[in-house]
Amino acid sequence: MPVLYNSMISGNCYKVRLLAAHLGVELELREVSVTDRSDRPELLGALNPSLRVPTLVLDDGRPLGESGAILWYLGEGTRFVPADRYARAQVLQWMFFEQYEHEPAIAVARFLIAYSGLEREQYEKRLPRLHADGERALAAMERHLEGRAFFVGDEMTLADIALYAYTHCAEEGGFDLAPFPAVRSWLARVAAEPGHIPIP
Ligand SMILES: N[C@@H](CCC(=O)N[C@@H](CS)C(=O)NCC(=O)O)C(=O)O
Repeated sequence: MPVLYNSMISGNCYKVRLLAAHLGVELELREVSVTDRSDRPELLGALNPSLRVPTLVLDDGRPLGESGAILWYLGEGTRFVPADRYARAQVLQWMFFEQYEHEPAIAVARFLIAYSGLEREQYEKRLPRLHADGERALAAMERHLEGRAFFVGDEMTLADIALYAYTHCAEEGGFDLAPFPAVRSWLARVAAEPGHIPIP
């Protein structure tokens, strides 16, 4: 069974657990702290040069880092990756968007506020920029989702899984989703898909 170096509070790890649940792929979870990083070199040094989770280790021992790469590895050949070349590129468009425009703002604000254990005055100065960047990403999602059920085509793809992970818990990062009704409807649609699991 593949091993997932995992954190239950990490949205990046949740993406992998969510896809695995939809696909019926069993994973052995090894929990890694995202606040105490002192054991990262011993745990992950030989597996992932960035020393981050998620890191997946395949049955044959080959390791794979980066949530998007792991989603692609598990998802290729399944209903979560379209057959059409252009649609596949659109899935990647939204996965790259998630990593550059969305996660660095929304996930970081959420981590600082809800999980870092830091006093607010230690990170408060960073919040206006993170909130402005995150709101810009949410506005882009809102524009795209108006009149659409999912990010690419009519079915859920890896793009939805990648973007769902930190959007559904954005309020923990101080984001108000009220101005984004299409995003909220899409969140409900993703959560209603058979096989869905919470973060938890
Ligand atoms: N781009 C990476 C980001 C991974 C990442 O930031 N992982 C966090 C947990 S969500 C982590 O390991 N944080 C602790 C650290 O940076 O040492 C991905 O998508 O997998």
